[in-house]
Formats: sequence, C-alpha cells, structure tokens
Amino acid sequence: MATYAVGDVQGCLSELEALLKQIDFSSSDRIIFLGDLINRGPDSLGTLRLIKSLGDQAIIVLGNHDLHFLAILFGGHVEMKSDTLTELIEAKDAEDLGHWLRTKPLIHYEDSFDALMVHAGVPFFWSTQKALSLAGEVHRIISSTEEKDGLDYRIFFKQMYGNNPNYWAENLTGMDRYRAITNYFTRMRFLDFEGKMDFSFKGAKESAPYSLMPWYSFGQEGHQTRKVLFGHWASLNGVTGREEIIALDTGCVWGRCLTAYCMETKEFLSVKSFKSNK
Ligand SMILES: [Mn+2]
Repeated sequence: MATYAVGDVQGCLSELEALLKQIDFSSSDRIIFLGDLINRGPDSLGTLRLIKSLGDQAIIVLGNHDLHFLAILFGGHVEMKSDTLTELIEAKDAEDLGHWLRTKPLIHYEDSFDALMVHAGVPFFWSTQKALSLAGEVHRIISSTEEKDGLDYRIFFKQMYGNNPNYWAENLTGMDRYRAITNYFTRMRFLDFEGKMDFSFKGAKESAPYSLMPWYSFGQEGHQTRKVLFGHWASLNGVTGREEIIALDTGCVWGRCLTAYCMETKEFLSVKSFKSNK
C-alpha cells in the first residue's frame, strides 16, 4: 500500500501510463494528482478518462489549467491559441468529465503525513486549518448545483478570471473573495512582503526583484511541521531548497520529465518525456 503524489501531467498520457507502470501502481495504492492534469500536452481527453477510471484510488486537486477547461465548458470562455483542449471539449463525454472534475477540491490534506497537497502553494499567513476552510468555501460553490450568495458554479466560472484582488483580507466577500482564494491556491508563485501575489514577473527566481520571494520562502508562521507538495512551477525543476516543501512539476510537457513522490519511502520516481527522445 503506497501513496504517491504526481505533478503536472498536462495531457501527457503516454508518460503517465509509463509512470504508473514504473511505480508498479496496484489496486491497493493511491495517487494524488497536484493539478494541471490537462492542457498544453497532446492528449488531455485520454488523460482525464484514465484518471477518472482510477476511481477512489486517485485524489485530485485542481490547477489553473483544469479550472480553465471548466471555465470554457461552464463559464462561456473560449479556448486560447496555446490551449490543446479542442478534442476534450468536443468529446461526447466532455460534460460528464467536467461535472466529475468540478467535484474536486483546491487542496487536500493527508493527516498521516501532515502534508498539504495543492497546485500552486499555500501562502505563509494561512495555517493548515485556515487553508482547508478557505479552500472549502470555493469548493462548495464549484462542486454544488445550488446557489449561495447569488453565486453558482456557472457564475463562478464566468467570473473566475482576473488578477484582483491580489491580496488576502478577511473582509473580502463574494467573487472577490473566491477569486483571491483560487488564485493563491492555483496561480501563486511570487509574493511581496505584504503577502500580495505578483503575476507580472515571469523570470527565474534568481532574477526576481528584491521585493518578491517565492511563496515558500516566507517565515514558518502557521506552517508548523507540515509538508507542502505542489506543482505549477516547472522552472523550479523540483528544487526549493526546503526539505518539507516538495515541488513536483518537473516539466514533462516541456520535454523534461513526469515525477512521482512516494509518501512512505520519500523516493522520487521519474519517467522522461517522450518528446525528449525525438
Ligand atoms: Mn499550473
């Protein structure tokens, strides 16, 4: 019985199949996907179908690309030039896959490992309890068919996009509150010293301006001993310099590799992108 965490698959179905084979994934194992299951890669439809077929053995947290698919399907947004979602959107089971996907949370907590699994990260000013509670607020809207405070999942997906507010304040309400929470968990990379998200700096962390630091470089306050496993940031290539902060987007879709981390043995297991062999 093993528990694996896997970073951004982004539609790299063949590599995912190879990875499952390599870790000898069996019916007593579990696999936690850290979001961005789809988009940019060659087979988003096949990837979603495979992961759905794993049933309760697969735990999923949503990433920005997963939310983008849901925003197209349910929120009236359109595909962008760099998206590779057409086959998925036009599939006969697209709605089924979308309704299944929107039941997934923004973060997942593994009690036995004191570990949080999230796509982008958890800002330093949220404790584990606080993060779970805020993620739950968004999850209740996007997973339900009921309206709350004049919002339902379709309105959420219509109004999801935007960089503002780029800060957290307890008194944020409505879509501003939900957008800020969603952006922290699914899009954050750099924070300033007030904990505001920066979306404009796109370079390597070594060349970041002095006013910005990676979200995980801020103090321990609220983090206690917990582990955080995250994806989203391929240019880190798995390196955070912090043992308890585990970066698992190793850039499969960019020709590098797809990585699984075994929670029990703390081993990293990777398969090379098939693209890199061509
Ligand atoms: Mn991402």
